[in-house]
Amino acid sequence: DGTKRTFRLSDISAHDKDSQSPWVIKGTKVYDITDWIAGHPGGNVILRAAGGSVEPYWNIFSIHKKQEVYDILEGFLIGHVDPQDLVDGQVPLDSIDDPFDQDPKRDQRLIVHTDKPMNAESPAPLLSTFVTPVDIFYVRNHLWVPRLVEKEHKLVVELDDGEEKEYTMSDLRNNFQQHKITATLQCSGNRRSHMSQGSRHANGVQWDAGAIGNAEWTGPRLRDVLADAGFNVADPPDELQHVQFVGAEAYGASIPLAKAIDPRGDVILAHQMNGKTLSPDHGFPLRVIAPGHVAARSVKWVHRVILSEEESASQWQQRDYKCFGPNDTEKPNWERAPAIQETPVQSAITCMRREEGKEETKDVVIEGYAFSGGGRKIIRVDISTDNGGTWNQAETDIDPVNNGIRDWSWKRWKYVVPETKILGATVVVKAVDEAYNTQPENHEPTYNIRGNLTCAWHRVKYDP
Ligand code: MTE
Ligand code: MO
Repeated sequence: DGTKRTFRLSDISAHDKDSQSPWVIKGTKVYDITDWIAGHPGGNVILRAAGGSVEPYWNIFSIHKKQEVYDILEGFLIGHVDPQDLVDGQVPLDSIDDPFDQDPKRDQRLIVHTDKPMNAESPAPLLSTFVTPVDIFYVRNHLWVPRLVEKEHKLVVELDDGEEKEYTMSDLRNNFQQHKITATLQCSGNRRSHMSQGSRHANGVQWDAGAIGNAEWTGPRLRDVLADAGFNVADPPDELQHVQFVGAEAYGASIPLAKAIDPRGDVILAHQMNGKTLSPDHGFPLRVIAPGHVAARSVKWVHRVILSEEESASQWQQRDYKCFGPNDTEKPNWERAPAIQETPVQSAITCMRREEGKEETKDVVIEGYAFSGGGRKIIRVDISTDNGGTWNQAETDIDPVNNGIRDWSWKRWKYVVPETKILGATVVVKAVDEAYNTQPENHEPTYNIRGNLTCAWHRVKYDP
């Protein structure tokens, strides 16, 4: 009986992700996962664990923590860890890889919510420029940062007939027209903590108003790459509705095909952010930018694009990034709710700055951003300094014109008011987009258990 065999940790570690026969440990059991890899969509996650324990990976990638997955794994059992290598009957912790050991260093100014995986937002007052500097741009990772080698990186395009076409980074840079798009990325959870301050808590990372940023992204259009791969972008088959993206660490998501092939959709495969090579946290060497859509669809470290009749099967498409009715908190019907794509109109206050000057005549400069999904232009930003009793308009034309066909960038706004008028007052902002959509007055009507798309009026008490 092969399952009575025992293996030393040093022998198991040779069966790593680069070996012909990768093994993993779960508990004290050893599994040969060579045949599993071939047919398993999450295969690359389990591969990352090869040569060691799978648990630290599955703890993060919790979708695998299911009995049915354990049952499959049991079919690959080949033995146990040698008792000589166990401490108190367990595989010692120091022999277990930390999946995050290769994560990059981050700027100290970022406000860190979790560090493994890294979830960190920009301090709102630093969001004071039209283009957000890379160092302070929010980081939202679900897993670790895959450290990729640009020269070896390939993008595989899988067509509807199953045929595949491969592109190197130099193909993508040199063989296609390069586009520069200025676009805002906003996390679906931006401002979730504001929703949680309402009558009920919303689950997830408790972001303030800094899980958003605006940057210049450079790369070829996805549409052009699909056309080059042999796909008829002018007349696609009706049943083909989605483009799926797979990230190198196993994250995945999809967007509607219509967005991907729209020459005015500006979906690009970006290799630069703010004129420089992408940084590891933001997707080096290649990421999708799907402007106007929730940032969860702009897949980082992208290495595979799949044309499909189906949406991505990932938990980030099927679960997580969906909204439900305020009442739907027990067993939301995940199948029925559509995945979030374009986002609603949003605005927030990022800074209230007291001008220099005489105490009695001092002005306060109130600043913030306003943004709407789908490329919808922000047409107005309304400010109240008496908690919504009376209103005025903020100045919005304070930035350069953006690159890109539609309004993919936020508008920053500014409003100056004498300090005497707002001492002890609550300042409120709401914005209106070109479809005359506006924001709800409070969080109750848009409350959802996952705290997605928080967008009620932003209220901040002036407290010098
Ligand atoms: N792509 C990969 N491969 N892995 C991820 O964890 N997170 C998504 C998206 N793309 C993610 C990803 C989410 S939810 C957001 S909000 C944005 O990336 C964050 O992009 P940023 O970290 O560059 O700000
Ligand atoms: Mo996100």
